[in-house]
Amino acid sequence: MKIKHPVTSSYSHAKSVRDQPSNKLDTTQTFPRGFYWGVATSAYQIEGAWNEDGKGTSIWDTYTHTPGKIKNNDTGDVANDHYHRYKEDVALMKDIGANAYRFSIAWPRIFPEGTGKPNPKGLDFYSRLVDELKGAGVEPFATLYHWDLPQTLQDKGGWRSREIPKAFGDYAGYMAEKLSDRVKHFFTINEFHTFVDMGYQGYESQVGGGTVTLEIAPGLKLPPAELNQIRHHAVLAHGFAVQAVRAQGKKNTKCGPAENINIAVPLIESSEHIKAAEVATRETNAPYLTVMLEGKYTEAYLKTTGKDAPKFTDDDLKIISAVVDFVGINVYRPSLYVVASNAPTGYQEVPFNASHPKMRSSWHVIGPESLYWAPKFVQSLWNAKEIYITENGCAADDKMAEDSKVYDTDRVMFLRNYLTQLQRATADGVPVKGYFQWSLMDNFEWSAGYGNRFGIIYVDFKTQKRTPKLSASFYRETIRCNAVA
Ligand code: PNW
Repeated sequence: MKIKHPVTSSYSHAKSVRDQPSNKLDTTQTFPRGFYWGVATSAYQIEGAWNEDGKGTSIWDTYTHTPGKIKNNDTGDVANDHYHRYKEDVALMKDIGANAYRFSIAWPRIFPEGTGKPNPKGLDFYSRLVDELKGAGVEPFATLYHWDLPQTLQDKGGWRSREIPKAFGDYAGYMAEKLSDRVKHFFTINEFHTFVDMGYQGYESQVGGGTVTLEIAPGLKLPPAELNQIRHHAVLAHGFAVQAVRAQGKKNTKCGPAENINIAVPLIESSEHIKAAEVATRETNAPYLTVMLEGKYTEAYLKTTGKDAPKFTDDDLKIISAVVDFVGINVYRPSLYVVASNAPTGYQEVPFNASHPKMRSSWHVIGPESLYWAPKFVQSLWNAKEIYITENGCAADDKMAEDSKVYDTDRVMFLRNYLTQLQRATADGVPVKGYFQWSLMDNFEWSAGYGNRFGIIYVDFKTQKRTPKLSASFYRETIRCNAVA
């Protein structure tokens, strides 16, 4: 059934949602029944225990231990000490009312050398975490790769090597075999676009008033042909992983990507501009989601890359496009604003104005409507049957006030506006099944170190004390109402 988008003021919205008995919620204003309200983190950003219990070294250990790479030379050696405090962190999720948690598994904890002999203590940590989550009524969603490649594999060429996709498939199958009695959802790779472009090229992003260049481990600057081949290996690895999870997981184990989709947002919501934005979304994701979900590289991509196009076989394309159960997308900002144009592409990119509002991160231009258009286009372009918002959130200048509370008013503003757009998508019938707030708590924000706080829970990194922020109260109320609070 198609649900009509409501035309109501936010006042009547808030009032009607609260005043309805819970079994009679107004479905034009609430999220779908059974919606997963989650929080998200990743292994390197929170676990710490970088060399405990037989864990192998990852490229992030190497990178952060290289002076000058990270702001303040911060490292993830201890991070949030989640490896030892996971029970407290699960209790915090439960307290917020989250019914889902997206975490990542550190590949070098499981296979310290990348391949070969598994490390039982590494597996045991995730097994205990999953048990704790199930006990708290929080559904576990596991990401298999959130950027912490075993260093031994980097030494063999990293993602330049065609051996990595196969090794990743083996590791993915192993995890599915060991955890799928309790974990029903696996994400293959987090943000193909980000980890390849920032890790192997240095990614330039236009943000209004200039561009920012972003770099992450291993911090290489490779020429276009090598970069395109790495992109190809990344999606190939995803395909191997989907096949392996299917083959080795228990029945009903679901699998899909978690991509930082390039989102083209129409500046004007009329059919010609919407069409232009849809075309732009397909083309700007050509080496990632588009090839995974269509099984071919677009003509425009092969033409523009020319002699630098990746080398691939028909079999590769079949593996890359292994059927997924859902599409996960991370949504932070519009990647580009577009209007329709007579150019051969059919669209024109419009630069962000210099005064376009931003959040704390250098790249974070604000555009709540991106959380409407991203899932909308994933459905219209690729007919996705299940969509997860695997990350959404923002960094802010959070300080603890004298009353020991954290008043992150801007994050509440950010979340209210973005979630309103997500509700609009679900009201249109877009099959969004869940939303994961990035992040459960402040953590190691890659090159920005601990300075960029993304959590709805404040962390004092000296004492490891966790303090829920105002946004945690906002999120709890949103979850309770299954509607924007
Ligand atoms: C994601 N951009 O990274 C990652 O998945 C998280 O690990 C990270 O902490 C979070 O978002 C916040 O940064 C991104 O330039 C990095 O648009 C860059 C961008 C988006 C997401």
